[in-house]
Amino acid sequence: MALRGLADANGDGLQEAFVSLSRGAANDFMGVFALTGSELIQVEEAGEGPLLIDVGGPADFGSGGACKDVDGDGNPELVLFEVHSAQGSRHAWKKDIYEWEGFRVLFREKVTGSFEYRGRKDDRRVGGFHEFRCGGFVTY
Ligand SMILES: [Ca+2]
Ligand SMILES: [Ca+2]
Repeated sequence: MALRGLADANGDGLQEAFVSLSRGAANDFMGVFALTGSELIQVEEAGEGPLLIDVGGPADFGSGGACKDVDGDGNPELVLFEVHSAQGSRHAWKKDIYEWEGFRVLFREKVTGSFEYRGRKDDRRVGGFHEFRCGGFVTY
């Protein structure tokens, strides 16, 4: 296990720890841990068990995410991206948007789309699909 970054992902004023739980050839699977009092709590996805954030991938597709207030209501959401090649140079992407409820995330909606891929700079179209950004930290 290695600490990848600290950030207040759920907006409660305390930082959560993003920890690499398993590292593949090109991907990093992170768990999220919150410290409350002296208790360390692993963030879960409601109904699914511990939340695992997949970050990275080969050059032309991959996964990532961000902590972001998607709907502008002042509360942060967790957004997880995934991009894969669809047909020819066409890439398909999806964003899963989760709401926070204490130390759990609840799936809210999936947004999908596609774009013509012309190289890694196109990462920006979906918010950087090889990276995870939260508060002040970015991990690849
Ligand atoms: Ca927090
Ligand atoms: Ca929000």
